[in-house]
Amino acid sequence: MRSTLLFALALVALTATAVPADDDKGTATEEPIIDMFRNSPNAIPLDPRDPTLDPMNLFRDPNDNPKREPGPINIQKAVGGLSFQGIPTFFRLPVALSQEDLTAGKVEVAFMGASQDLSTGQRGTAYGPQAVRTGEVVGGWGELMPLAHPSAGEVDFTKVMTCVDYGDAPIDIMSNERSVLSVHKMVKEIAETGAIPVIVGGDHSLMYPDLVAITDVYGKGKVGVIHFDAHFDGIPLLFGHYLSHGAPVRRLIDEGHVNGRNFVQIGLNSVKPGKKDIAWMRENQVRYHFIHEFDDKGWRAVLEEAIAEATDGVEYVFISVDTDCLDPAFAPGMGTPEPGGMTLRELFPMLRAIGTQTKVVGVEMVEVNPIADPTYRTGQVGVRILREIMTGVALGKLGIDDPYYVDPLWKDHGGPIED
Ligand SMILES: [Mn+2]
Repeated sequence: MRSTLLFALALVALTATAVPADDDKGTATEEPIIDMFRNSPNAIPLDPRDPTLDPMNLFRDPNDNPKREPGPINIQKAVGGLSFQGIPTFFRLPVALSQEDLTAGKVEVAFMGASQDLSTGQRGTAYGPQAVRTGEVVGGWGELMPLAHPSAGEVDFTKVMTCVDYGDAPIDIMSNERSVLSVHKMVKEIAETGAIPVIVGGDHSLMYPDLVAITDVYGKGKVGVIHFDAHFDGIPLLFGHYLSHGAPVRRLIDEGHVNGRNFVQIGLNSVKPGKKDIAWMRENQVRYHFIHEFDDKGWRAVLEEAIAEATDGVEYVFISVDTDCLDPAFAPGMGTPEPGGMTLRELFPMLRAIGTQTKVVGVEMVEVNPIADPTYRTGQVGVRILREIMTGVALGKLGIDDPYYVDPLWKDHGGPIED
């Protein structure tokens, strides 16, 4: 009974906001919208009366909850479980809702979802964050099954660092541009506390708000980027739009957020960049490594060059993984698949090594499109990509400086185990 009453009240409140009481025209416009499009093609008509007009208005008040002390909240019933159990937060981590929660909990890593995907090739990356939350959590989570890593031994990053799920950025499902500010707000909130934001997309247009927020906190030109991608993502414009998943690199470098010489691309494997694009990259000293370098000199050499280039004169590193750097054999659900990409056994140790070797201040993984993959592999690979990066960061925190570290017990068989 009480809930019915609340529901009715909520409905009245919603209706009242959606259509002002003194407005008997509903949402009708003065002129047919087809004429608006024809007469002013550059101004998309929007109705200011719509409460969903601005994604920035869609943030819930983080204090609109039962009264509690600030800090992360563990919302799981059980102390641990298998991957098909539990409320699907990233890695079944506790939840943080506000910057105060992050600070009070001394959070070191905050995962967040951002589901804008309007500029991706095959739409569906909007489902990426949820696919990664529900994807295989490598056997188990929590206290029930402490997780070993096949190279790093019993280093479980969720135990080495305080990690949370910070929720999803509210977005305008019909505009990437109009979704940028809420993504930027959340990434900045995390970065300001000193925690590492880990953004799960969503398409690669996210790289723009992600890195603007990071460089707002750490300084323009102070962050190097190691960018795994089949594409260079530096086209100037697309249908007149400044922002798309093909353009964030151009925006970030042209606006001076990241120096071209600290922008390192690994795995290029597509019709883009062409000659003109490469001319722009060279002019801006962008460091690029096409996929053939993996065969020419091996992935370890590419990795070592990339780390040196990204940290050339700067201290901090942002890792951007567009899953289309991989061969689609490994992850068929992605925005813009490109056959002939790298293997998981190349990507994983590279990611771990970057985590170990550099001061990572932000991570994004984008273009995971579970809708295009009925085999669920892509979500599972997405989980593992994040785990490899964070395992590297955890190893670094534990003082391990070998980029190719393997726990001795996981390497050499034979002989008794010494305590
Ligand atoms: Mn990309």
